[in-house]
Amino acid sequence: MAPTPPRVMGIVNVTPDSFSDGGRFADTERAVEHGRRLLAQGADILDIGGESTRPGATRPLLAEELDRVVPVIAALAADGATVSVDTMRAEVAAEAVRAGARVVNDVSGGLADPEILSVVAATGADYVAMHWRAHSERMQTFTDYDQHGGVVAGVRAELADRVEAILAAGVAPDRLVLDPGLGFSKAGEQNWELLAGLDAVGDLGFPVLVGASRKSFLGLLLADEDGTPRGVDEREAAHLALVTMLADAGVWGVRVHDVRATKDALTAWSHWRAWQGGGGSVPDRDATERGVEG
Ligand code: PMM
Repeated sequence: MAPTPPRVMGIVNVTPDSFSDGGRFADTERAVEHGRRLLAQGADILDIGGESTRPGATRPLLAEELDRVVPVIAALAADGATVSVDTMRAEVAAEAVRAGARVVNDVSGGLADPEILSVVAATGADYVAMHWRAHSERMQTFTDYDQHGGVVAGVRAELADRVEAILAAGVAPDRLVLDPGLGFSKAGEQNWELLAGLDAVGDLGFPVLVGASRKSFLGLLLADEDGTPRGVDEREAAHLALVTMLADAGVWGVRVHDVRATKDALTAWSHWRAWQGGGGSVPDRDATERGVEG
């Protein structure tokens, strides 16, 4: 029997294309098309987001965010996809669940808009709480973890605080997933330190989701001799190596851009592990196609 690989959460960012003058319809249509492609490639969850959280990014208005994500969620949920909404706003989470989302992925873990926790509790949605310290405009000025004795202990302690608040708001413990928040208030090597110490997050007793895809710590790792970081589109091989190590570490899920490559890497990982376990067999497709509840 092959071991269970992590769930693959495919990223669908519905953020404006500055080269496009086609208006919202074109963006919606393109995003839905992209989501369908990721679903066909085997994504277990589609994560729809309307706010860019890249370092330095400014926030969209509430109405803009709703406009971006709700029609895309409605279309993909109607297709039967397990849809997650990547938002920090209670109103967006509520509308997204109404449109068919079953997971609320909040990069702020309820810190940006504490009302989101009541929405999650009332709707019974699954909730991904990521480690976060500040909005993207300023987040890289909060990378000091000395008060906790380092990034691993700091992320663990701050996530533990969030767990307390999330459960106190009425979110069911079996609905909660934690995420260490790679790249969010973490500088270069702190991301590796956190990955190496991931057990400390797992020890909090909840499933763990990790998003490493295309992030700048991979660009820095692969930098040229002159220190120029490797471009965003040329980080996938390093990311896939990380994905297989995360599978070994037993993470619940990985949040990725390239679903097909990730599924291929995890298929090879499962097959290798199945042979090590005493009998090769075709990968356990049922296990890889489970929804978020499985
Ligand atoms: N990273 C980004 C956005 N949303 N959600 C979770 N749970 N974990 C992450 O690491 C995460 C996230 C930023 O990455 P992107 O701009 O490539 O989507």
